[in-house]
Amino acid sequence: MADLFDTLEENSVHKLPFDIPEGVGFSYAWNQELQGFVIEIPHGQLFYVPHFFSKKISDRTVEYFLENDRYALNEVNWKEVDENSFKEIHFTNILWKQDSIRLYGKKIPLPRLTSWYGDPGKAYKYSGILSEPNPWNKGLLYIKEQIEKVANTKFNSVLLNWYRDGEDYLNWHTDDEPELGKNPTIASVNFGETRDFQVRNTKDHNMKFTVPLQHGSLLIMSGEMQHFWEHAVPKRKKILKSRFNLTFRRIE
Ligand SMILES: O=C(O)CCC(=O)C(=O)O
Repeated sequence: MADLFDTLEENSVHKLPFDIPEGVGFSYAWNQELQGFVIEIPHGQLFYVPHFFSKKISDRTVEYFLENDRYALNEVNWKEVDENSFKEIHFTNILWKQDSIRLYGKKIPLPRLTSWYGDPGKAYKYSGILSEPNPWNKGLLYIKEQIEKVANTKFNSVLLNWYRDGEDYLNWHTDDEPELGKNPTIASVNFGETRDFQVRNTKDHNMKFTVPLQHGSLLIMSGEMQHFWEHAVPKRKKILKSRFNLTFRRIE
């Protein structure tokens, strides 16, 4: 029978592989059944599974995302493919896009590639861009179904981010768009290079921590988190290869 001391023992065996601030409202516990860490922070909760997908599935997923009619996967430096050549590539499984934002009348390409999939009609606005979803494919549905088993949520859309190398990044933001509902559950899965996912308190920027999101990992954000904490993926210049992040969401 499980009791308080079992939990303590589990925690000493399963130490969280990154630091979270110490103090009131911060704690974590290992969930043996789901093989992940439940992390409590003030006004938010995270669930982190370091090895959610096996290496075999994760390696195959990277290939699946990149399969195309032009370039052999290991021979191309994606950063050297200019915007016009990129448009000519037919990716077999994912419709990657180079989106841009307009700033003071100038067109600025986003520092990553993106793609949006979901149920029909679940249009979503990110970085000021309104995007109609592409219809689900088999690979994304497989990932979604695996995640739904632990997230207790039925997701109806996913945003894919492709960070071609460590120069690609994502600025500080919260996922608090009204169409996500009041306290959204957002499940993030990661394939390819490990990148730092930084989290900081919206009011006190010194209250922060970093989750290194590795190949095959899952991070679920829930509770009031999107109102009190923002997140970012900063540049990491030494990283030369791609990382893919998928955030599954539920558009109301
Ligand atoms: O790449 C990541 O880990 C974060 C993605 C994210 O925050 C977003 O797409 O809103």
